[in-house]
Amino acid sequence: MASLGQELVSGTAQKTPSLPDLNILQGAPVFQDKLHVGRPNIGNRDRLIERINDILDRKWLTNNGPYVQEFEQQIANFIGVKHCIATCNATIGLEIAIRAAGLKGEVIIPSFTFIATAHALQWQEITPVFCDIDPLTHTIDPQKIESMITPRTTGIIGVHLWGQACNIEILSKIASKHNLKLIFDAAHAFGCSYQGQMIGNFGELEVFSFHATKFLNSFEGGAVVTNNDELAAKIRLMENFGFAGLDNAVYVGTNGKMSEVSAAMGITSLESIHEFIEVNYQNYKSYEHELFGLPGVSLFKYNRAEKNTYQYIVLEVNESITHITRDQIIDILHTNNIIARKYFYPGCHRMKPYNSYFPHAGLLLPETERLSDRVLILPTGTSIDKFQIQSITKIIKDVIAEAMKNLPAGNNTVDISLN
Ligand code: T4K
Repeated sequence: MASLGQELVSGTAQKTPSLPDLNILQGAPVFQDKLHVGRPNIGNRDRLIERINDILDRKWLTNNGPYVQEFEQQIANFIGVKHCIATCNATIGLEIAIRAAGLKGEVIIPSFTFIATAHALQWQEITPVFCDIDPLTHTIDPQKIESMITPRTTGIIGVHLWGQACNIEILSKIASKHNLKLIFDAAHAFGCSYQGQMIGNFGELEVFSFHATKFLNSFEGGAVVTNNDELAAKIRLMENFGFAGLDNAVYVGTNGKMSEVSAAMGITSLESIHEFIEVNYQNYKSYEHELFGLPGVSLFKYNRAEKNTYQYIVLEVNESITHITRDQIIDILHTNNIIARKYFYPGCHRMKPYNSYFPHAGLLLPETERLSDRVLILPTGTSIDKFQIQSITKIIKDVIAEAMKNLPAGNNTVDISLN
């Protein structure tokens, strides 16, 4: 990341104050140790260690071991889906899922997602076609999809960003009208629901992530879930080199297997999910309370009629009101050891691999570009408490108050050059 100085000298924003003038930058960092977004939720350590000892005693470390089978069963039961195939991570899970569902040619996805959604396609030489998002839900905008369908389009991948479900009903109608496969990147959405039914039951299949930073973690891990027997059988073969039995590969496959130690962590995490949700919910409410009424800053609203895990604290900064940019606020948070993130800046279409293929994609993605330039993600989870949230939000409030105070009367435009 550019230093504060560099960013200001080369910055293009016109309505922001000079950071060195902000008193908030003086003094020692508010936090001595770094506060991270995505700190893992850790369940009961003793139970985890017991399970790891079991694994070592059994000397069965991977390849569809007993803990993987138990984890798969528990996930399937929890969301009420027929099949769960655990994988080593969600990216490989997506790659396998895309292949198993028969996607080829072009596939429509949102650009406002983690780069893995696009990579899982491009890795297999399938072109991701970037669609804009709905500014309220941050998920793919169904109204914009039909104009992106070409004779090469074979599918749509919706991403349930922040655990907020896509508009599945409309997406399903569009997919069936155009004979397209619909699958979901549900990396953020384990434990969340859509119209009262658990995510994991929609489209041809859905893919969860159990990465360390996710609500439920298995160190690294993921799962493909589906109610389709044929697809499930294919995915199970594909994730294990296509082996149908000893020395008998019947399919082209890869190595997407989850290890026993990951499954042990996953099972242990599952035992604590209600506690994790409660902590996240209380943290969310604290942020909501502390930020209430702050000009130019809005907190992403979860749909309270659904099940949510509140795993992401997503702010949108409107710099025309705050008079300080999102990036400047992040820099100040970082100097105070609060490692806020800009997920998913700058949007996949503006990242090098895709920008070079589609240099003008942004013309069709105004909401993606607007949001990715404004979004700011703050720490939550079991490592954060309400007093830390008060300190984090106090910095944000002070910095905005200071930025607004520093504006010359009647003039919104301040030169941000350091000279
Ligand atoms: N689809 C979507 C929509 C996704 O968001 C993701 C992953 C995927 C697909 C693919 O899922 P996986 O293949 O990963 O299962 C992180 C995660 O690595 C990634 O899993 C996640 N999304 C993405 C949103 O965030 P980075 O590049 O931001 O990771 P990093 O190393 O900066 O870590 C994030 C923060 O978490 C840091 O501030 C520190 C903290 N952290 C991280 C780890 C690994 C810890 O405190 N402890 C840890 O062990 O991608």
